[in-house]
Amino acid sequence: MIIKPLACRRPALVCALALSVAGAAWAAADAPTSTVSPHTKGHADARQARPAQSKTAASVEVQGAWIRATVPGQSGTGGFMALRSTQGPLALVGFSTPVAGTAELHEMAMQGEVMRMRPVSGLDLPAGQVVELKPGGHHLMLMDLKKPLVAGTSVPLVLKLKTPEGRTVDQRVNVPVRTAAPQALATPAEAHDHDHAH
Ligand SMILES: [Cu+2]
Repeated sequence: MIIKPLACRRPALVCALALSVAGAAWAAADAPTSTVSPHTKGHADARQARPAQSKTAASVEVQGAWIRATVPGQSGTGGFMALRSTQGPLALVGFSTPVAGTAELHEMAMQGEVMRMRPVSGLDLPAGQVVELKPGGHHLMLMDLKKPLVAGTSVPLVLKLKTPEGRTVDQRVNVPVRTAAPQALATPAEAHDHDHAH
């Protein structure tokens, strides 16, 4: 498979770095599983999402959120999370963060033999369904970073959500910076669907 982010309107390097595990994630995405991924509700994710959830009016549940740490000289990176709209259908229509000059919603998809990425205007969040933003798929693109993003720190984001009536709702999420996906996201084989703590 050729990974070639031609459609990204930023230099290819930016997107390529953000998606450096795209190959692995894509292989998982090819598996004949449903689009709802219960494994995103693993223990580690629940722990990480808690600070974000406590601040919101429960418009969407955020699980397993992470932003990929940058290496020196890197000006852009990706953000990933699983979202579940709890009260009704919503759409994610964008996000903002003080650490990036430009923040876009991106998608990746195979076009023939080539994986391309491009900005999208929105992502539907059907009521009760888990929608994953992940390497190799939809992701948050943070560009023109104002400082390096170091693993172990966290980044405040505001997710822009839209109701079917066209009302916009902001949801704040504090997203940890990591060098790799949380374990529960990285190992779908151990997927299970529960929230309780052991
Ligand atoms: Cu991108």
